[in-house]
Amino acid sequence: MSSDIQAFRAVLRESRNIIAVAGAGLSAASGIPTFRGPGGFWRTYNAVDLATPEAFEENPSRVWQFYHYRREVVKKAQPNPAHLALGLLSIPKHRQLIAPNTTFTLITQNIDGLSTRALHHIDPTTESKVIEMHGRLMETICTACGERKSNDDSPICPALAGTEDLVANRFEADIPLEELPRYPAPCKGLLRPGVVWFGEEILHTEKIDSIVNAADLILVVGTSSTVYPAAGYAQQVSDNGGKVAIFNVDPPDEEDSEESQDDFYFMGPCEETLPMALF
Ligand code: BJW
Repeated sequence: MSSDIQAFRAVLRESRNIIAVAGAGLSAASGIPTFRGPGGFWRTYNAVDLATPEAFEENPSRVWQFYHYRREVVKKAQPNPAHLALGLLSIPKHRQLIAPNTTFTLITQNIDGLSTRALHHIDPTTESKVIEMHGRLMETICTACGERKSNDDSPICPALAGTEDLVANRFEADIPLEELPRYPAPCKGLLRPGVVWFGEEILHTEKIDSIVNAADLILVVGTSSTVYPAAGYAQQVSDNGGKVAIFNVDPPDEEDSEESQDDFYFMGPCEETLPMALF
């Protein structure tokens, strides 16, 4: 695997359909903890274990406190240079400076909305969009009627107020079901976060399939590539004859570095490596 920036830029220029698949590492520099590795815990729970339909069914109060905490973190967070670099690549007039005659689509597993905010920060009038395959933290789904809605209330309901302060509230609150977020009357159903949990179908499946199949270059940014289907996109692009460029703070697996000699690996924080490699 190469980390030659000039060679990577030549591949960018020769590509036609570029995509990026992003994970939690993209938002790490914005102060948002990743799922696996340091920071992957909330109170004493493993974050991955709380992101399941089973955890919500068993203890909706705990799962809502976890998501309320994350909503409060995200509200204070700002897009970092890696979000902005991908934002510039998403907007045609900026992209054409480094990759003329290309398409670009960012597919993110992140639910924090920071990539969309970066786009609007760069150009409030842009029509470019990010595919948020695991949903959005600032959306809810009614468990009774299935309605998905934007909701960025802070707090999302009075009973959750202050529970995000893990120091002041050392002990987890046990919030009764009727005090958790509810859909307005007449439905009044219990709301759940508008995100995709394990075993649930990801959003925009068909659109993503066709974009991944047409791609001849994929940037894999800040993801452990452990969760499918996103974890399979790089292999899919490579099987179709495309190139792969990985941006991760961790070193590559030995297996990967031996196998893919045509590909790129930029080791380091993506908020530094991505702007450097792209612009
Ligand atoms: C940095 C950095 C810096 C840090 N710079 N880098 C095929 C094979 C086996 C299993 C399956 C399969 N297909 C499906 C499955 C089952 C399952 C799955 O994948 N299980 C695996 C554990 C094996 N997948 C699913 O269930 C998916 N659904 C599905 O496929 O449905 C099929 C279906 C079809 C039709 C009808 C019904 C069903 C759904 C997956 C949903 C995942 N949900 C979560 C929670 C979302 C909500 C929330 O955020 O709370 O998504 S789990 C969690 O993991 C979250 C993340 O998006 C996802 C991926 O994690 P990510 O982003 O990679 O984070 P980390 O922490 O793992 O990694 C961070 C990386 O960044 C690290 O590498 C660091 O080194 C790096 N880093 N700082 C650069 N500054």
